[in-house]
Amino acid sequence: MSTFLEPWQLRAAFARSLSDMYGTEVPAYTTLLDVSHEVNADFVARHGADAERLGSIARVTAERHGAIRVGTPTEMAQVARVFGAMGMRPVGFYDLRDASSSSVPVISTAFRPVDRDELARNPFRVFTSMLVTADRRFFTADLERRLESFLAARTLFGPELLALADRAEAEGGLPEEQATEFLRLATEAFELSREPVDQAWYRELEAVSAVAADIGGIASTHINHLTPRVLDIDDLYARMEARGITMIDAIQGPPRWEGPDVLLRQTSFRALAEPRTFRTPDGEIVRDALRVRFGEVEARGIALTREGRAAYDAAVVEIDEAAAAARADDPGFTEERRQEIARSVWARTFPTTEAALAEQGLGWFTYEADSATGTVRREPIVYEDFLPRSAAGIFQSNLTSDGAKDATQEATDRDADWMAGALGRDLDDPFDLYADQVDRSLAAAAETLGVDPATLTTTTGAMR
Ligand code: OOG
Ligand code: NI
Repeated sequence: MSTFLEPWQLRAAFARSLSDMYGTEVPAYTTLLDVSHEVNADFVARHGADAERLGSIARVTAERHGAIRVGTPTEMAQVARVFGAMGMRPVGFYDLRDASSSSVPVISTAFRPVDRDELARNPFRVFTSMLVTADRRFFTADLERRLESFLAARTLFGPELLALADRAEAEGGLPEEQATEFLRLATEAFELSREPVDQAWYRELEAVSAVAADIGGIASTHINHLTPRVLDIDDLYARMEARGITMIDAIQGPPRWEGPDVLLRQTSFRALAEPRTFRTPDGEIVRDALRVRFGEVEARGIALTREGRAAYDAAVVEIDEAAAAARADDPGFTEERRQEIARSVWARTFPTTEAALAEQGLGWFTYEADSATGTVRREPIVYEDFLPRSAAGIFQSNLTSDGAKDATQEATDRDADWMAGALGRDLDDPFDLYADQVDRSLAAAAETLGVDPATLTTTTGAMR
């Protein structure tokens, strides 16, 4: 009897297959995985059962996020079909055009599983960006036209792959033979192309934006990075540097501090330049190198409510302003000093315990009933999404040049509704998904205990 693979099995198998492929393409990624495993094993040894408070070690060990970049709404809708086959839905809207000071002309969403048990099975997510070719701050009308015609002429995802994806989504999975073919084609779609790159075209786009050249300067797409999750990112940072791998200056996101970890902390290193061939305007094929891919690693914390997120956003602005003032006064200003400032702002913004995060309505928690004792336990919900500012920082810290942006031009409006239209699918709001998880947990706990769900959040005395 042959097996049938459900969407989560396709997702888990795809994450593994992509990881194997990327490891052969970018050897430093393999080093990163080794170090991540060491960090996680040591963390579990130090902290015991508490180490798994934000996800089982099995989940965290397999956990990855990828990043890909495409050019058009048509390509975006195709990506949605490929990931739809794996039970991954578009969640959240990110506008990186203004979030970064250099030229990053993209808007993004993240494809990921949304249900709690699906996340527990395998939380693989892919940050997916698309060019905004109509944005005049980056592209003139003439360049937009040529870019659009270049993009319209290429095929990122072949008809066989898309047909298998549609079948998997419609039938809730694929028989083994088709699943194997689907996984092969899907992995291949994200391999780095060896085709010669049109040198003049690539360089013209690169002058505007290195990201635009990476997306629209070549006829295929590729996985830009694949990010493992660690339980202690400060430890990972130190161990990578000790191995002689130069990391970017900072860990993006919340500072290291003694209170509960929230949201997402990320850091990265630049991968080596990769050999690529170019076709010169004379038709000659030359070897050169491109440095567009990198290694990234992350640590995930507790998801914040809208109130918690507003507090986070305000703290980020406050830290920036205080750091800018301190830098102006002190030519020897260091990253350590910035971290100190960040920690002191943090201590004024967030409480030092999970209980207080819950009571102040800043973090999301589920409620699990224990029918034997009649008590309810509060468990943190892990943040499953991204941060626009960190994403912009990650894009930016790895660019070879700032590119050019004409700030006198009008921005093109893009929002979550526009993205949903491009995808031809609903776009979930992350906050709604977290709120939904809380409501379901309350309903289940109330049922187990035979009480009214409304009484549960107020009976904090019964919670740990
Ligand atoms: C995506 C950058 C964003 C993250 O982890 O925030 C990202 C890209 O470089 O394409 O992956
Ligand atoms: Ni990333």
